[in-house]
Formats: sequence, C-alpha cells, structure tokens
Amino acid sequence: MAAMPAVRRSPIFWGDCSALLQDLESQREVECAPVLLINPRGIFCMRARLSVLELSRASGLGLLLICLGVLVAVAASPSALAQRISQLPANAAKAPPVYGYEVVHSYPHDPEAFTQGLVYRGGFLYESTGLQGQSTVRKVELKTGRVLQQAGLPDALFGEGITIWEERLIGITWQSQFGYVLDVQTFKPQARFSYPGEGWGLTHNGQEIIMSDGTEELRFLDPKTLRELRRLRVSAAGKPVTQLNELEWVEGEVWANIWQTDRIARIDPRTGQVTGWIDLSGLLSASDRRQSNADVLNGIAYDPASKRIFVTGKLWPKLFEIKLRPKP
Ligand SMILES: [Ca+2]
Repeated sequence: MAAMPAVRRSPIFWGDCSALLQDLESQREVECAPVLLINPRGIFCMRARLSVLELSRASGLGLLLICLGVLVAVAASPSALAQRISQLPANAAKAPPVYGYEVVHSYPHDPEAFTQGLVYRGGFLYESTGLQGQSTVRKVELKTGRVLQQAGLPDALFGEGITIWEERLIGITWQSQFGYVLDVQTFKPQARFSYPGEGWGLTHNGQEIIMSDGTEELRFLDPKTLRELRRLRVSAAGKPVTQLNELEWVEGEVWANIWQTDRIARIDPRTGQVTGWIDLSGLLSASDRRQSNADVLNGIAYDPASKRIFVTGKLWPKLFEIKLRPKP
C-alpha cells in the first residue's frame, strides 16, 4: 500500500498535539520539524523534537507509522520564567495607596496639651495628655478648644490613649503597666487594670477595646474585664508596621498615627494589613509650628453620626476637621 501523502506541519504548534496524533493514526506520513509546544496557559514553554520512524511495511497491512517521540522538554529558562512571573497581576505585596487631605474646618487647640488620646462623643472632644506631672484627661469644647472639665493623673504617671466604653472613660499609661477607668460624667476614678509592656493608643470597635503598645501589634481587650483576648500584627506590603500610636475606629477600619511621622495607617482589622496611608504633611503651617514649638501629629477622633474626622498633634495650637482626598 502506497504511503499516504505527506502532511507538512508548521514547526510551531500552539496548544496540544492532538492534530498531529490524528495524522499519525490515519497512517499519513508526517514530516515534523523541531516543534515548539506551548502550554495553553502560556506559563511554561517546552521545546520538543519529534522523530517519525517508519518501522515496518508489513504486506497487506500498509504503512504503519509509529511515532517515537523523543521529547526533550525543557522548562522555560529561569530568566524567561522570572519575566513571566513579574508580569503576573500584582498581589498583596503591592504598596497601599496614599491619600491626601482637605481641611474642612480649623479649630483652636490648647498649645500646652501634649495630646495622647482623642475621642469625639456627644458634641464634645475628650482628650488625654502626657508627660510626667502634666498628664490630664479633659473634656473640650470643639469650636473654642476650651477645656470644660479636667482631671489630673498622679505625677508619676505618663498618660497615653483613652477611649469611652458606655459610661466609662478608659485610659492607659506609657510604662507603668496599668490603666485606669473613670466615670465619663464626673471623671471620678472607678477601677484600675494591669497589662504587660507599654501602653500607647486606645479605641474600640463596639465589641472589644483595641490597644497599641508601640510595636506592630494591636491588642484586643475584653471591654468589661479589660483582659487581653488576642493580638493582631500590622503590616504593609508584607513588612511590619511599628510605632502604632493613637488609634481610632473609623467605619470598620482601625486608624493609627505612626509615631514621629505625618502619616496615619488605615488598617484592615481582619488581616492587619494596611490598606492605605493618609499623608497629613503640611497640615500644621510652618508658622504655627514655630510659634507653638509643636511636636508630632497625634490624635484622631471620629464623629460617626456626621462622618467628621478630627486630627491634631502634640502641642499643636490647632485641631482640624479633614476630608480625605486621593493623591494624584
Ligand atoms: Ca482616638
């Protein structure tokens, strides 16, 4: 039986080689140059060389072609693979977006207040201040910055963050390893609680008290017992974010001042990942900064009813209501 006409194949096959095998099964001679087989996903490349051998021409049986494929498969070269991987969609390691701001209102702020904690509730600001011998908790009138009510902490204590849970104002101290509970109306002491390590910032999510300690960890406390329940590590683009300071719960996110920077981290409380940065550089003018000998940005309060964001800093003469703006 005469051989069937040869079928010439392109030296390059995209996809699998099912068509080639069909030609072999139909006893047609196949001329194969070295072929390039490319996986449909385009991730791996293989170079293949197929040799078609005519093994027998048994009488009456026609031409039997058996393809012995000597397949030399070589995974794509490391450099090509690396290039492919680099072209894949970005993953969680992508740098979080940076937001700018717009000043909605500017209010007076006590330039003697070394702000450590800031909370908005019922039309007033509640603020805690630090430094030994100068630490206070105060109720402040928003529009005037006037201190309406104040309690001093013992001189040995360095006050840090505060939050308000029901009718209790809860505060922590820097290195004394204990916090305090005041009646939010009278500022009378009610209780004291202990914790290991340092205390920096405080807020709550409606179910748990959230506390920062200067590291990349957030602690979650039982609001009734103030005992620690769990911790969450905070990271951005795969790297730990330390120096988490004053905190605020804003629409399902934890916002944290990063100490000694003009930045606030927006933290996903489920994963600990920073989903965005708020860059507040330039918020306090150079002249205001000089006149008041202002220290770093610190202090975030949120009014959920009217979605107002308030920020200030240590020894800042002003407190700002801001709105976030995407940065070009
Ligand atoms: Ca706060």
